Amino acid sequence: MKIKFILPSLIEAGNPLWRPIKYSLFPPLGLATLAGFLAPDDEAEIVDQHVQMLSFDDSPDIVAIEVYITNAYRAYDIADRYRKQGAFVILGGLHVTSLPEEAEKHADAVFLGPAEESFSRFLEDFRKGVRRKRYFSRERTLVGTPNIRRDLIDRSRYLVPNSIVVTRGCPHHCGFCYKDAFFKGGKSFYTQRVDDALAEIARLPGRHLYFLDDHLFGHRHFARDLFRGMEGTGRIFQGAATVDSILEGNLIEEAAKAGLRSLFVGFESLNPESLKQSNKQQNSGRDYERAIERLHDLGIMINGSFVFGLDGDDPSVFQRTVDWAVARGITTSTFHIATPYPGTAFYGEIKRAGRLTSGNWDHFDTRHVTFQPRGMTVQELQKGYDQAYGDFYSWNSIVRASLFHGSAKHQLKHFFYASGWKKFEPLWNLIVQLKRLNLMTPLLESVLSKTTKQNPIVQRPTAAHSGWLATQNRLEEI
Ligand code: B12
Repeated sequence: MKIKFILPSLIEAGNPLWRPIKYSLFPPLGLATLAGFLAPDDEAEIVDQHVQMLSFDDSPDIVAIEVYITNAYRAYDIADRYRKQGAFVILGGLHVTSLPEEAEKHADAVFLGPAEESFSRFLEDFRKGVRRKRYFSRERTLVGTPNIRRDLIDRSRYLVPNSIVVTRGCPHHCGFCYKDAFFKGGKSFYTQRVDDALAEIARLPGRHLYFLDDHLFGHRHFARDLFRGMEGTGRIFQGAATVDSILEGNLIEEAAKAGLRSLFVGFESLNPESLKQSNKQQNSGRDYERAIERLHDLGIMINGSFVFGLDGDDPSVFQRTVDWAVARGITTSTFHIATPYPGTAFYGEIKRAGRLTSGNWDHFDTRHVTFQPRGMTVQELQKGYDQAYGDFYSWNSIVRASLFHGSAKHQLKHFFYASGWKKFEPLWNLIVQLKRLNLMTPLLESVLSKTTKQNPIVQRPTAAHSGWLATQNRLEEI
């Protein structure tokens, strides 16, 4: 049996609007996970449109497409085309789970929720000739799942090929997050076995890892054992965690010893009213300053995530947030315009109040305003968001934020990361483009491989998730 897995991109590689640095970050781990369930004699291919051109010049038996909100229209077009060509098309992922009726029009079968168990059930059905329209994830566990098929991923196409997810979901229930909608009807937070996670880490080459887990510290015992298992292995890594988990006990020290060098922290809002509206209990009343100081003292860089446009926000929120982040020495910041994803509590609230202003999923990318904010106009929100990025990444702010927090080494790293992220984006983009087109001269290759220790590619994630410039290995040596 021949199966083609596709991750459609919002903008296709080759389009002038395609942002190399953003779209070449991480390989499609979800699809590679599913491919692990195939039989040894099945033929599988993963095409990630973020980094590859998609050709329709083939005739797979099954086409499996991952649908996020922002790639939904493109996913549906691809699905329609392959169905016309006679393939059995299945759609799954976050957006399909939120809006199965919409997705169903373009698919032979849709999958709701995480698919480790339902996909293997589907394969069994398919081989027996049984056809069902919907699969819902019944059992939620990562125990006993096959190895993720990293062999189907062309590592050279990615800036951060060593991305890894060792948990699913999160223990919290923030109103704007995709999580509760996606994991509805079952467990919404579970982990791999520590031994399995360590074995997967051991299979990854190089030194640097990027954990994409929503909350790496979410299960404290799991996280502690994972960090203890990683200690002494020489790995350095990035991950995400909440303010309360940084403050509690000594998990953060354990993580630092294991190699944690930068952390994505969802501060989201400085406004208690907005935190309350978002059910962000893990932040409410927490001492942000103490969490930040703790990270500085351990030499861990901070990527702060902030959401603008929640009901407690007025036009002063942008400047206040930027000033606060600069004064506290936040290394990089990721700003989002509050976005009501279908299926979330936030979406329900906005829809019921008649405040939704857009139904164009392309715009649900946290960079466009898609609803009527309460404390400001749509224009103020859009402009304030753009301004916040400009202000936070001005040279003045970068220098001020770098100084006086943590050791001299920490300050130096901060300066390089923050400036490297925004100030040199055109250069990184050029490098990715040259790499993609195989035009990178041997000279440039050799310069880059000197700046990164193990991996000849400069590794760097996105502003949308965490804005790190990972000339990290090099910086580690300073
Ligand atoms: C890595 C990542 C990216 C990477 C690349 C995506 C990739 N290569 O997979 C990059 C940097 C490109 C990216 C970009 C963006 N991202 Co992003 N990203 C993520 C992140 C952090 C991890 C994804 C992941 O690997 N998950 C782990 C794997 C194992 O799970 P999975 O992919 O969901 O797959 C499982 C199931 O969904 C299911 N499944 C998935 N597909 C299919 C298909 C079939 C046929 C079947 C049967 C099952 C199935 O099976 C898998 C195993 O259970 C998620 C957050 C998250 N935790 O999911 C955000 C997330 C998906 N991103 C999000 C957003 C908003 C964006 C951007 C719009 C950001 C921006 N402002 O530009 C862009 C647009 C990308 C696009 N294509 O449209 C949102 C999506 C919201 C939504 N409702 O769709 C998320 C949830 C972040 C968030 N907290 O809001 N992203």
